[in-house]
Amino acid sequence: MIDIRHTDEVRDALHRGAPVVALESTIISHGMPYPQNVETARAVERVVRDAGAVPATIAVLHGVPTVGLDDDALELLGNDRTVLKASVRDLPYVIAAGRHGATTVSATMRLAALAGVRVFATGGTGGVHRGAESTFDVSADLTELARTDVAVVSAGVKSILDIGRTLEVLETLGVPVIVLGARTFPAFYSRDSGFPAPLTLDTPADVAAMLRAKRALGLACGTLVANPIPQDAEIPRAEIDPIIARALTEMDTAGIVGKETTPFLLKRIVEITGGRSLAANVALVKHNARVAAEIAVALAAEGA
Ligand code: PSU
Ligand code: MN
Repeated sequence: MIDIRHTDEVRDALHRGAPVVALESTIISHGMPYPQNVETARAVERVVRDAGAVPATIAVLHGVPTVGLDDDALELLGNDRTVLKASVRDLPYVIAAGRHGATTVSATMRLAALAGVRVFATGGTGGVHRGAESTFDVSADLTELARTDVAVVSAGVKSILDIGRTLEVLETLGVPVIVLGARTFPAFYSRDSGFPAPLTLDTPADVAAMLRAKRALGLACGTLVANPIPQDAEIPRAEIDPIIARALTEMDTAGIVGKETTPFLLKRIVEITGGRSLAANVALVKHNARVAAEIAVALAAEGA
């Protein structure tokens, strides 16, 4: 099996069965501007600790899959332009070539599972892109959710994506989709996408119980836990949707495709909103980190 480097703290926590929360690194390298990306990465780790769990930010550094990053590594990921956006299919290359890779949700899930980490907090997951009926652009995050047993806490799916089709694909793949405390599926910047929640649970302990039942059934897939953005950080759909539409038009005009699309759209939306979308993004990631830590604590208490 591939060698994975852990910090002593993460190795010790895993050994003791103590709660650990995985965190991704594409959001640092390709999802937010410097230096807010590094500040957010540190703040999110603090949130996980304050909730009683050990944070394990995941990346590939000099070709080594690394679970738990020190401050220098966070700084490198936030500020080094040679860091590749590494989806699960890129991992073999990044490792063999000795490169730095910022792991997407799919790659982070895979490395978390290999390391024995079961709960993972991110901002938003990838999904079916708008226009996918002609581009075929569907994030590998969805196929990874179908095959890797990690619970991913996100603020739902951004409406840069086709939310309805994303939910349909998750249903086809047999991935449980739980919305925490709401009857509608959240849309990242906005609390309500207009699509009904496939399932609703009210507390992190309820989610832990559901994860336990899933494991007992032998279901090998992941779980998507959608956690609506806090009310005071929300950008209502009526405000954000025209901005997203503008960014999508600019993307088409610029001919941007493939793995560049999500980073391009996130950056343009931050520019057009004058930083408001970035503040929303930071708030929702911290919120997801807290909920993920609470789920991990509940799972550890059950001995799952
Ligand atoms: N959504 C966000 N911020 C992000 C991403 C998604 O709000 O940084 C990143 C995640 O790492 C996710 C990846 O896994 O984008 C999806 O990329 P793609 O659409 O190319 O699969
Ligand atoms: Mn894609």
